[in-house]
Amino acid sequence: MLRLYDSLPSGNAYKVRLLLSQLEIPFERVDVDVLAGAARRPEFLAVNPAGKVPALRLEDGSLLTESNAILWYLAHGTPLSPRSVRMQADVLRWMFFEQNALEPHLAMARYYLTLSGEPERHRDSALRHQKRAHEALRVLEQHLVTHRFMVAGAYTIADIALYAYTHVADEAGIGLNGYPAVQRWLDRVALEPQHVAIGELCGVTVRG
Ligand SMILES: N[C@@H](CCC(=O)N[C@@H](CS)C(=O)NCC(=O)O)C(=O)O
Repeated sequence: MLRLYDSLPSGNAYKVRLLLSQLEIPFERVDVDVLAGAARRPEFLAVNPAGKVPALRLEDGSLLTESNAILWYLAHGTPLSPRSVRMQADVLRWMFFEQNALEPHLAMARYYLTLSGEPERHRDSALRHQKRAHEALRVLEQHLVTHRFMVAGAYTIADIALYAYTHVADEAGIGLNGYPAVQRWLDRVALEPQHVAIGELCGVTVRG
């Protein structure tokens, strides 16, 4: 069975839980308490030397890391990954955009303002990341004004990748009132079958 090294507050790990749930793939999950530093301990570094979740142990014993690579692998051949190479390239485009322009800023502002428990201490850094996150959100808004989903009018792993941190923008101190098309898209994504919430447990939790 697939084994996911997971963390409930992590948006990157959430992408994988959401997709596994939507594809109805059974999996074991090992909880890695990233906020307590567990991802940097020798036990976990022996699993993933990069010290990051998500990491997915495949049936053949190999390990796959990087949330969007995991989405790509799991969705291959399913309706959540388009068949045409041109559209696949668009899926990749948005997944790279997510990792380059959106996630680094939304995730860090969220960490500083909500997860760290010390928002005052990190206020300046959070502000810098919020500014960059707004730039990425403006790009999303512009796209979603004329598109129901990110690629080809259908729900794909590009939507999952971008949804993970965008839907918790409030935890990064960012309101989405200025982004009505993004808000409508978030609602559409949440209505997809077998959707699970970010903090919702799924899979069978086992000890690492
Ligand atoms: N690019 C990676 C980022 C993974 C990542 O940053 N994971 C964070 C949680 S969201 C983590 O494990 N942090 C633990 C640490 O740095 O100690 C991906 O998309 O999977």
